[in-house]
Amino acid sequence: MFPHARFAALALASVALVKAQDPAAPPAAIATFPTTPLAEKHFPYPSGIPYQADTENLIRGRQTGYNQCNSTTENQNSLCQTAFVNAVDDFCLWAGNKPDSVVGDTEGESVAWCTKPGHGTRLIPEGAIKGVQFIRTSDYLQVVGFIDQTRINIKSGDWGGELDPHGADLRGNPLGGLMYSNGWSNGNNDSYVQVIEWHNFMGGDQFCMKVCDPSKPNAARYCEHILDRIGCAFNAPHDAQPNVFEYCQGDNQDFPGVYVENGVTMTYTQPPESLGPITTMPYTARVPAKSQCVTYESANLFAAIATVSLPAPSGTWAPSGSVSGSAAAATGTGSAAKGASNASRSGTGTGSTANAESTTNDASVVAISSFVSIMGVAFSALFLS
Ligand SMILES: *[C@@H]1O[C@H](CO)[C@@H](O)[C@H](O)[C@H]1NC(C)=O
Ligand SMILES: *[C@@H]1O[C@H](CO)[C@@H](O)[C@H](O)[C@H]1NC(C)=O
Ligand SMILES: CC(=O)N[C@H]1CO[C@H](CO)[C@@H](O)[C@@H]1O
Repeated sequence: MFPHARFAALALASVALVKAQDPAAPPAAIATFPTTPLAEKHFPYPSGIPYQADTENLIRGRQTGYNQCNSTTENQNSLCQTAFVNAVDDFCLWAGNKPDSVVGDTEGESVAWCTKPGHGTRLIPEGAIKGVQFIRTSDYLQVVGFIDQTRINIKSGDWGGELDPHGADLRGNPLGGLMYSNGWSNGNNDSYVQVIEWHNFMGGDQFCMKVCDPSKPNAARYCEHILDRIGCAFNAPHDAQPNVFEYCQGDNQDFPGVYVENGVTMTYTQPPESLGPITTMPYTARVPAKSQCVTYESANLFAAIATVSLPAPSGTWAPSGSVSGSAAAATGTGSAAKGASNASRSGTGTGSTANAESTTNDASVVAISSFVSIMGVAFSALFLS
């Protein structure tokens, strides 16, 4: 949502103008904010789902797709904007409705791409997901993974951005996008609750999606939506690895942006884009403990999408950011090099964090490791540019 920072300033200015006028006069400008913010709209699933959650035509236009999704809308051109995070084999991501979409330019119109049929959405093509970690904690479900993003219409090399139900104009990204889960229904897979607070970072051939249990008091804090330039490593700290498919129980994270330094609890404030790239972070987010992990073969996990065929890209796929905290274990692979060339292209990469202990003595690779460890799941070349 960060590209809207400038937009928000403009939009707020126009609202101020409107307010200054005679209250009886019709508004001179198209309004920015909806009557009700998306995050305050509640619809039971499936009976209460409207055709569109957002029916207004405001500065950002209208909702692109729809929320009533069914067998008719379940195809690879679907504009379904109702998503689910249920289980390690059953979740959706937000991605492009057209090939080569750049997340920051198309987030408002992104559509749901799911691992399982039955949700009325597009399906993530077989083999696109290259590793996934699904964690259940007392307060949220989190799914982090590696993906060939071109196969869900995200442009190759796009470092992406954040999607969440807020956005500068409170209409959400995607605009009107709704989220549901059966993950808190004690095994009754037909019983869904609406997820009010969630965040999803897409880009750099990686993703993280966290949905916060709406019955818990800190849902808005675990699913914080304002740290949109610092990616998964700080918003959804994890130890997911490429080619590993696992489901675990986990302890809760610290709230995104909150950390402890010398026994003092600190809160990070993300600087405005006008101050330029974020090149250093004052902390490394703590990766919480996990337990009772179950690992899977990807073919078994995603058997349901084995029939979805979209052309696989040519050439060898490698995640473009690769590996977070434990970067030392991923000794100088081609994937790290890929992330790094982009990092240096945008003039970033510093060595201020703990995990720069690369086992190689190649200076360029050391720089790479530093960069990767700062950004963790490294959605950051764009955030930094
Ligand atoms: C299926 O969803 C589409 C799009 O929301 C809607 O127009 C259509 O009426 C729905 N069909 C049924 C049978 O519910
Ligand atoms: C509910 O979903 C989970 C996760 O996909 C699955 O393991 C389980 O078998 C399902 N339960 C039933 C009763 O279908
Ligand atoms: C080496 C490498 O992966 N470079 C990529 C950096 O990002 C641009 C897009 O911003 C790609 O076109 C390059 O291939």
